[in-house]
Amino acid sequence: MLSLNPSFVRASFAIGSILLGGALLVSGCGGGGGGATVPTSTPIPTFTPAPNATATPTPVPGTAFADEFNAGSLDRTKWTTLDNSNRLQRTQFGNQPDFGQDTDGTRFMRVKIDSFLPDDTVRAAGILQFYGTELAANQKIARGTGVEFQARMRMSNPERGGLVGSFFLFGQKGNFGGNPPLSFDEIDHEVLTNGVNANPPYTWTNTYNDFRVPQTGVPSGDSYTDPTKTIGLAEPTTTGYAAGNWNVYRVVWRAGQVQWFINDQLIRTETSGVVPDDALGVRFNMWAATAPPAGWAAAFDDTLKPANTLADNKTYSLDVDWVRVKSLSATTTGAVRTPSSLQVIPLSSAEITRGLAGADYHSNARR
Ligand SMILES: [Ca+2]
Ligand SMILES: [Ca+2]
Repeated sequence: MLSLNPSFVRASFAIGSILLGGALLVSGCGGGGGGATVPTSTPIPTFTPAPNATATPTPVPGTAFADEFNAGSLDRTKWTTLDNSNRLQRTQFGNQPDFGQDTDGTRFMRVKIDSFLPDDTVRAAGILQFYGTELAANQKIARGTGVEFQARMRMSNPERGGLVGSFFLFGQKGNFGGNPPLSFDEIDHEVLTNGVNANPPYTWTNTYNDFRVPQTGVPSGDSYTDPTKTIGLAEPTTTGYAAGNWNVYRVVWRAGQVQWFINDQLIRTETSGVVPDDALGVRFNMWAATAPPAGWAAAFDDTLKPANTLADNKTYSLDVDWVRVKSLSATTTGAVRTPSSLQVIPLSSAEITRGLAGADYHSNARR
């Protein structure tokens, strides 16, 4: 999801998507929500704040990273949240997750976007309009012979167009404006509420390898139009999929291949040069896109309006029941390597911002 100016990426890949994915993106590009019939979601049960947990989950063999989100608060030894110096299109980050419990006992993390942006000065400027959340795991994992990432998630308001809830994997090399220059490796599962309400419905998958963001000035056009660096596709949703229900989103990452699954149904296999080869860490976020042409047409909905007062605030969320990351053996799907073979790499502080902060970026993004 996460290029600095995704409109260039998306626009470029719209053509490829149509070729590769039939007419899917044609409906997805409308960006206006749409009135297609979609599976009915089970209403989210009464939300109650989660009490502090006492039990510690038993680690599964081969687990490289996991969080059951049962503790009632964010484990800061595992996660860092982006602060309000970070932004993506019309979303300012800095919001913090809540924790809840369903009536059936399911405890989860609630990754929020608020329609009221609390900073008076920023809100008055009108460019940033929503207050979103992004959190990053404090460690990355080298691919080795393979890694499986999965998360169980639901959207609180799938009927509300214009929202993007993402479970993605991200790693960064270099520095903004430096040598070597900043580049990303990334794999995304993105739930666009525009997409799940389109006909036919879709979710978005994306993958990047050594994606170079523009180092100076306006987008320089290198990676944004380079299909050897990234390919984003609107993928048809799986049988029985409803974004407001709990669904398991999975990525299987091996040398030269990425596969995306929803509820154990394979939705995409990518074997081109866009498959990452650098270490990746887990991230979640919730954000809203800017209008095209500066923003991302597929994700934007003009009827999603910011609130002018706190009293009018609306909160939308991506709920996450758990995330589990497992190391895979070279040959057998589902088998695990010994823990001693895991390569775990701490996240640098510069990497946390994902290139979404900094004076140069801010000035560019205000175009
Ligand atoms: Ca790479
Ligand atoms: Ca849980």
